[in-house]
Amino acid sequence: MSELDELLAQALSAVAQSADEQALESLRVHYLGRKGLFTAHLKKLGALPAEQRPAAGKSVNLAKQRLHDAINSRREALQKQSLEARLRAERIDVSLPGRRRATGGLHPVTITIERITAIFALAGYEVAEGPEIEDEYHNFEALNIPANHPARAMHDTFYVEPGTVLRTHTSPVQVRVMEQSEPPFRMICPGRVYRCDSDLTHTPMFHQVEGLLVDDSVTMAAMKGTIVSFLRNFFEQEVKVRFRPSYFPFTEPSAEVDMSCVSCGGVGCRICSGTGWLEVMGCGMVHPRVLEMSGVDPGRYTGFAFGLGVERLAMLRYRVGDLRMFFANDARFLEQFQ
Ligand code: 2NL
Repeated sequence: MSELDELLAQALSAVAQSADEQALESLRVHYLGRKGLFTAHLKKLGALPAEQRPAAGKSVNLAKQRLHDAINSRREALQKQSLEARLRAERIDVSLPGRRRATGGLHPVTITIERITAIFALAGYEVAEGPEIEDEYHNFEALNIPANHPARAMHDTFYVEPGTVLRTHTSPVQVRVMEQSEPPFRMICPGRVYRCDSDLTHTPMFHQVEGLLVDDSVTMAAMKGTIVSFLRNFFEQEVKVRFRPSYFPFTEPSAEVDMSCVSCGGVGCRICSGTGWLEVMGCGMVHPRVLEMSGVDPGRYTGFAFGLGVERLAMLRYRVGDLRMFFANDARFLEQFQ
């Protein structure tokens, strides 16, 4: 019996000192398994006199039961310990802010086109779009720019194949609308245009917005009023505007539009080269030959048209000093327009 007590004491002490569930399981097999020490002990009972066997068997079973209980409670304690350690290690602070997902935004050129078309939409203009690859007829002939006319060279045209060009302005879109429908017309044509020209202030592709209004009795005064209102609305300032005589083959008379400098208010600064004025667009009364070629009766209808460079207007409105910023796709620049 003292041998049994000793075995139990040794087993209980080993259980109490077991470091993890695996070690504990090995102990269980070692002591209580089919080939374990207590089983071996039970087998020895056969050697005892018959009258001693029940009491001895009872003692062995009692010892096994105590060890069994000790193992179970040790297992629970170890499980609790390892769960707590895991919870401590894998703790998540749900009050931390989430990782921000970067949001996209519109390109400043797109924002500017939308701003321009929204202003003209208030005056009843509809947006019209057309192909970037054009035939020479719609890009030049129909706009009163005949072959060998210096204006063709002036446009620095990219030829796709003989007779086919990358449009040098969005005017051909307006020509196509005039060909396909009847006056009155009030349209605004934004889009990419291409010129074989590249330096600090010119890119081979840039964006243009052209406007066209054709109706009964359209006057130059109406054109001036429209352009002045547009510029004051676009820049949100009471800018001064002047119209300087100029020349375009597709308008007569033609004018360059100058606006008081948004940077110095007209005093003179680096932005306006000290003049106080900024060139912002070109305009004119649609040449009667242009109307006629597109099937509009110049005896009945008159119209005005204008054209502007989107990047230039965006640079002035957002005070961007370098045209190349619009094409570099630097997120640090683009993010500022969200
Ligand atoms: C400029 C000048 C201009 C037009 C564009 C136009 C279109 C048709 C008929 C007549 Cl269909 N004219 N467009 C007229 C005057 C000036 O643009 O400096 N653009 C950047």
